[in-house]
Formats: sequence, C-alpha cells, structure tokens
Amino acid sequence: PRSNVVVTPVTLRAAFEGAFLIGAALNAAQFSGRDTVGATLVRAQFNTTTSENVLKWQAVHPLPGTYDFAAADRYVAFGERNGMFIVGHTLVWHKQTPSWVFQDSSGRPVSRDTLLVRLRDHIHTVVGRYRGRIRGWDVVNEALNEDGTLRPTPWLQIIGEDYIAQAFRFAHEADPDAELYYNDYSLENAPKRSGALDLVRRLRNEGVPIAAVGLQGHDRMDWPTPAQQDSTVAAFAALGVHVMITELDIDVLPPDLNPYPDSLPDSMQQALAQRYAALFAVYLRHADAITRVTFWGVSDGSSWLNNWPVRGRTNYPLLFDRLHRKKPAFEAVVGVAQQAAAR
Ligand code: 9MR
Repeated sequence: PRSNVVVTPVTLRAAFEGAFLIGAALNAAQFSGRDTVGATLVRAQFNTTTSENVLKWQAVHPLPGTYDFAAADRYVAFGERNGMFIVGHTLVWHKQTPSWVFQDSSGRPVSRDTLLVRLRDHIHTVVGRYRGRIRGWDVVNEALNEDGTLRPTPWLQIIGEDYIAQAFRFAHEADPDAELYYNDYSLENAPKRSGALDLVRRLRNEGVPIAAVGLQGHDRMDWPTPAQQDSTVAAFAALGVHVMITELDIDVLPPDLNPYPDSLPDSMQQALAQRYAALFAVYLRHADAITRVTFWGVSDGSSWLNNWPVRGRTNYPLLFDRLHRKKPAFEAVVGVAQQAAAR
C-alpha cells in the first residue's frame, strides 16, 4: 500500500549525478571521528572530498627531511572507506610553506637547482605516497596577482617562471594517472582571468599535463555576477581543460561587522538561497565542462569565514547550519538540479 512507501530525502550527490561530482573540504573534525554527525552528513551528501589543511607543505613536511603523514593518512582512509573521489590540496603555494624550504642552513636563499631538488623531493614523496588513491591534485595554488602577472613568491624569484611547469611534471612522474589542476581565486575578474588563460595556454602548448582549472569560488552576495561566472567557465572550457569550482562558499557578512551573532534573518536565508540557485544554474549550464563542485567546508560552524577577514565572527556561507541541518539554500540548490533534470 502507498502509505508504506518510504520517501528517501534527496541528497546533493544524487541530485547532481550525471552532471558533476559534488564535494566538501574536510578537516580532522570529520575524518578523525570527532564530529560524527558531520561525518555522517559528508557520507550522505558528497562523493568527493578535498583536504582543507592536512596536505599543505607545513602540515606534511614541517622540517627538512621530516614528513608527518598521520593526519593525511586518516583523510585518505576516510575517503576510501566512503568511496570518495579524493582530492589533495595543495603541492605548491606561497602560504603554509615553512621558510626553511627557501633557505640554506645559514638563512640565505637557496639556488634554483637546490629549490628544484626540494620541490621534486616533496612532490614525489607526497604524491607518490598516495599514488592511485588521491585521484586529483591542486598542484599549484594562487600563483597569480590581481593584474594577471605572476605573484612574486620565493618560487618565482628563485626558480623562475618555469616553477609551475616543473611542479606539474614532478607530480605527473609521481602518479601518471592523477588529474593535475591549477587552482586560484578571483579568476572571474578580467585582468586575473586573462593572466590565467595565458598561463593555461602556455602550459598546454608546452605539453604540461594540466587536466583542469579550479575556480575557488569564494563568492559574495554580489560577486561574481552570474554573467561573469558564465563567461569565465566558458573561457577556460574553450582552452580544452575541464573546470571545477573548488572552494565554494558565499560570504554573507558586511566588511568588519558581525550583525548576526545568533542566527541569520529569514530574509537573508532566502537571499542566500536565491544566490546559490543562480550560481548552480550557471554550473549546470556548463555541466559538460564542469567536472566537480566542492564547498569549502561542511557546515557553517567550521567555515574559515568565521575567522576571516575578521576573527570570531558568525558567518553563514554554506548549505548546512551549525547543527548540520539543511538550510533553505540546500533546498534551492537541489531544486535547480531537479528542474534541470526535468527539462
Ligand atoms: O580554510 C583554510 C584555513 O583553515 C587555513 O587557516 C588557511 C591558511 O592559509 O587556508 C584556508 O584555505 C585556503 C585554501 O587553502 C586556498 N584558498 C583559500 C582558502 C581560504 O583561505
């Protein structure tokens, strides 16, 4: 009889099946078993995970010759137990990289050759350890300035422009089957976007194995516009690389203020839901090019945006609230997927 029909609640992973993978960045809270409700939610809703912090250089390679994979191993094991497409973040960045990497024992900058050896050792060790298990890597993160030129990091200053290509080659040597990505933020803005397009074109012309560009997606209520998002995805897809939204969240707070310490007003919940729906409508239109959409965190309480650009605020950037309950934005995002599927 009909009354016995069990209605299974729609999940994100089911809603976007056939369009793109849908994921979240994880921290120890979820994969160490401390936050069991969060872990259950991750298993139910997502089919891909990214390491928010545990695979960064400082975390896995804090001292010369000293690697510490304890947390990273747990992250990968969690993904394997739960059938996730496991992403590693990140191999080359200017942040969370210890200063010893760029210095000799007396504190002077190392030579290009020494730094290349260190980069190769790091990438071979980290990527090699998880060969065949971590399926995609953010190889280089945030290498561009807002004007589209290369950011003056120690990587650029000591090795030169080819540090990016070298990092991709080392990663490819360590795991020829892993997908390799360039990941950055604000690529929706014209000058940075054109710098990134040039970079990807150059890498492709040199035969560097870059599979996709990650648009981080640290968005605001009014930026990027759906049109900016649309043209940005299209521009990268036209180069023949896949596109991924890799660190999605929407900052709802005004600069420097903390107006909603207890809860988000209903009008704002609805506005956030509409904003998420508009972005996902763009992603779905580009489902041929977009292979993955990953949120930067699981629930509002663990988002980095509670502590940036101001520490200790109460932000509401994700689809699940501080008790891991679905927000109106969750229903809106699922609704967009269902409408698209019905067409
Ligand atoms: O969310 C991460 C936060 O916990 C770390 O303290 C921070 C350190 O710089 O990095 C955050 O993640 C960043 C990511 O690695 C790269 N893109 C921007 C993310 C937000 O800052």
